[in-house]
Amino acid sequence: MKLIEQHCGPVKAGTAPLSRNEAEALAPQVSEWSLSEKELTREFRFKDFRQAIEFVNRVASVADEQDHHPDMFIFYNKVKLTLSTHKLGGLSLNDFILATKIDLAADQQQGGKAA
Ligand code: H2B
Repeated sequence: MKLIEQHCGPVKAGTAPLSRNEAEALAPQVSEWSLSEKELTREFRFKDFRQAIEFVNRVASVADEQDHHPDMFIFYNKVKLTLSTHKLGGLSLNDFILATKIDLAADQQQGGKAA
């Protein structure tokens, strides 16, 4: 089942984060994101500050709907997001699912043109 079709699920404390191999197997579905040992990172660039804030609010809605939240950094018209599962101190499937939904939100805002 594609990541975009899934919903973030509850994470039990003590669960092991994804292994490198597990993370790399999922990475092609979030190819715009940089994968490190503990997080996914992507930077989005917008026309101006207002568009960047609109995106931040879209992401906030998606995150609350999924009950899984990114760390967000705003630099005028750029928004940098990092995804990791705080409860595990590393990556879980939720991070990859959320990344696909954030990409969709960016595309919707940009009118179908990827950010
Ligand atoms: N977001 C992220 N990135 N990691 C978490 O462990 C996490 C979350 N836990 N959003 C969720 C909220 C948890 O605190 C609530 C109670 O479900």
